[in-house]
Amino acid sequence: NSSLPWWKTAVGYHIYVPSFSDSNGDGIGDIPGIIPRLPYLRSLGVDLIWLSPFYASPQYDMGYDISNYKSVHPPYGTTSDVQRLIDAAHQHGLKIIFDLVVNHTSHLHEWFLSSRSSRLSAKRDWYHWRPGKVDEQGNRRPPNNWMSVFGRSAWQWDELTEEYYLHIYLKEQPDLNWENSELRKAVFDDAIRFWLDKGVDGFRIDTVCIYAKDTGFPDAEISNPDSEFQLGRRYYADLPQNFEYLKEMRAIFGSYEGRELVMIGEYSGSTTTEIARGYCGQNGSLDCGFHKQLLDLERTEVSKWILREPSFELTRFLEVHNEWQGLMDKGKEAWTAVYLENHDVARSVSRFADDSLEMRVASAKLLAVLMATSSGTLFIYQGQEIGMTSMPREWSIQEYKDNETVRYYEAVREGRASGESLECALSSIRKVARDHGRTPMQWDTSLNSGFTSAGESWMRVNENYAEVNVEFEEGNEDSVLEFWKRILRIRKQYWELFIAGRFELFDVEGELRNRVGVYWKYEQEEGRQSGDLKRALVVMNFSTMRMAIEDVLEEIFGGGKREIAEFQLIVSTHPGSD
Ligand code: TEU
Ligand code: CA
Repeated sequence: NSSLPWWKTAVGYHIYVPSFSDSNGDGIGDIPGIIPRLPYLRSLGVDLIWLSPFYASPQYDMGYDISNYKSVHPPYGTTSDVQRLIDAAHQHGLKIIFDLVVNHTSHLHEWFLSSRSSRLSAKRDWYHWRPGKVDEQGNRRPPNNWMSVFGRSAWQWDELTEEYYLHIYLKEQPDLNWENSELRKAVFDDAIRFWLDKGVDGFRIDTVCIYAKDTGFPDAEISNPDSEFQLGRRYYADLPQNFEYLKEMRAIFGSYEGRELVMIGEYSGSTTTEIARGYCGQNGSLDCGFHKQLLDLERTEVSKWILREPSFELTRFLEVHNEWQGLMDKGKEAWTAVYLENHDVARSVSRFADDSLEMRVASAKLLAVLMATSSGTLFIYQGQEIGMTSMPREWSIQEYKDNETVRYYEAVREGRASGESLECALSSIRKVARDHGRTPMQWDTSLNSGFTSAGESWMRVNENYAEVNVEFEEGNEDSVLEFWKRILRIRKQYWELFIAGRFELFDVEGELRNRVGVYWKYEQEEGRQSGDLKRALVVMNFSTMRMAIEDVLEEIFGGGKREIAEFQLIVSTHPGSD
């Protein structure tokens, strides 16, 4: 009942298809497995679901390497299964968006097979091909020094036509040449219109900052030339031409009269709030954006795997979160997604708080409060609502399936990564590998936690499913799940405060400092209608958390008429001395 568009007040739920729910006992999550879970998602308070890529793919990058936009990876089901899911979601009052992965295709896509077949192929120019160079010793060298996000050169030599092709990600993910207007039309038809025509309500747009490259391919300034793993620095992001391509893409969405479609871009690591205004501000083409700065919090400029010490600093967390919250200020608006987890990062209770037996539940609740009372479009990643944790530290490297992880580990083991020792690499993998967010959803206490009836699943189920699972937590008022349900109701009830409102995240000085994580201070804006709520003072620490934070919030906001000094919610992620 807010005056805001649906995608601003919606609570989004990110489903990672292979790990959500297996309906046919092959150990792999699938589309038909999602449909029976829709009532659960409704009961949680979700309005929108986002599906990770389920399209035809050889699965080198878990479906972010697409070989056919218009068909479904067979283990996940068929296009008619997807149609059934779209219809079922709408019947349950849920919006549904898909992942749009169009910076690159799989190397097995028919477009690339044609493009690489001959320099004279009609589709040669649909990808970036270059002859490369010869150095003083007469050795062949790539066209420039760009590095892949996943390590090593971003150029792959192709014997057949004796040229290099560009791949910002895996060599199995050749970059599309967006300068080619035929290619753009093919992308708009196959990857966008095909699914909009089936009723999908929009897309989460993968790597939205990098479609345009400087096709002169100049060398970049490389921070650590001998490291195979350059991250953080993007040589090619946010070029002016990129915004032109997104205008064209927006026009496709705009051609669907009467459909309230949403475009939510995934920004790359280096995107700043200033640049984000270009994407989502009043002249931008996107509605909302996922920033990466909290996801990349532990990273150094050198590499994802060379971590800051300490890897988690609360003040930095606050600065980053607060800066992006500032984009929801009146007049400076560039609407932003607010989220702590996805399929590319470890679990938030493990990264930002304390996932030990005694601290996990309270930690998950603290982080839920932070999220539910922040501005922006809120996304919950599957399992976050029940307090799922990263993979146990004692699990062996064999349990890690992500090629980003596996190829890094192999590079270190074979001495091809600059300087890292194998134990240092393992320590980083156990903290920040993307696999931590990909263990199967934990539904109940049956074998494999109800994720699959198969003997084993594609990824090992976390043994803590005995007490971390939907069935156990449903109806248990002290559980993380029931807490999320309540805090989401509060968020919606006070949407003006929490969504359209503006919380200043700030740190405190003085004696609270050692116990304090996060404060909210709500300034009463002139003429704001939300009750007479001025500023609520709720000073609480960890011990209070163990009781019932939502009762405190309910008491404060339930009245709605209380003259309240200042709303300072302390979210301490370290056991405060009671
Ligand atoms: O990720 C974009 C991206 O560059 C980072 O999230 C990166 O994948 C990660 O931080 C590496 O450590 C998107 C998808 O979310 C990711 O799963 C894909 O691998 C990537 O694009 C390529 O499609
Ligand atoms: Ca299955």
